[in-house]
Amino acid sequence: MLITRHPNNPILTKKDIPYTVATVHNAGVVKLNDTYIMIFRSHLLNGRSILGKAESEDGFDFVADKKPFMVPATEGVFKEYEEYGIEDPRITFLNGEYLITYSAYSRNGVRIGLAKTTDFKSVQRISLITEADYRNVVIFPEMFNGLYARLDRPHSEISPWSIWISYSPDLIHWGESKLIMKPCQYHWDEMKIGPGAPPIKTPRGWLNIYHGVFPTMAGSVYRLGVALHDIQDPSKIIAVGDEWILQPEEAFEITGYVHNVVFCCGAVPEEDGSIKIYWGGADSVMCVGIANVEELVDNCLDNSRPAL
Ligand code: BMA
Repeated sequence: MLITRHPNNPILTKKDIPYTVATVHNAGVVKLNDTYIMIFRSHLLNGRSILGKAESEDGFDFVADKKPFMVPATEGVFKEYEEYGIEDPRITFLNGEYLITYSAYSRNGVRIGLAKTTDFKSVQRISLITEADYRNVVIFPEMFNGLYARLDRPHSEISPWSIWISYSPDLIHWGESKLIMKPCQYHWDEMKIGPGAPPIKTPRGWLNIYHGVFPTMAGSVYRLGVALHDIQDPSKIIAVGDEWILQPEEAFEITGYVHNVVFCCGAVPEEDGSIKIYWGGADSVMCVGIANVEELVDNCLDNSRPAL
């Protein structure tokens, strides 16, 4: 078992939220000084999503703010593209700021918004950084040759949904896009893959905790896996763990708003070599587990499947 589930899972549910929501899931989590900040997604009772915030001293016991953190924009270009809700936040700390990417849904499709904050008290929208049909954008916490880098997952009918990399000089204009990792046929991640938590720096490479989807007669199953990217050139994938590291097993991961889902948007590495991995269970509740970073890296290298 690479991930040990916390005994208090689910650690945050709709009952813990002071305003009315149907779900609490798919949260980005970071540490600000010594406090864990969780930005989570909640469905409202109209089926559209907003983002809430919760804080914790230990990374397990979270208290939610009285009010939502971000709701769909009411003015400007963001209003047009967030009409149907905002979802699945990921947070990266870079150059003194917390960058938050999120899916923006509207009648025009789904694209990715970028916002930033330094204190999680106020938040500023920066730009919409993709066109329609992108999800799962994670920004690396370092720059490469003066460029920001991100992993993302465009929609595709021809090639299966795969992980791409893109670069930017200013976080607004992105390019040099390249496909770097594909689903593996008749495998747990054969239908779709997508980046999960923003990549974690380790001595042997960038650890990418990603999700993979397998179609069954009873619907899709979402699981988590790991891949390792080269430290200097993150477009090079060194290894992809052949086996999943987490699958829906608890009752609240198997049954919920969407059955059979574990979906990760954030993980917090600790100084002792452990890592707290956060995931949404069945699109309904928030869960956490502990793993060891080096063991996850070993898992990639010891039994690797091809990236492409
Ligand atoms: C994906 C996203 C996630 C969700 C998952 C399972 O496509 O919409 O937000 O957790 O499906 O429903």
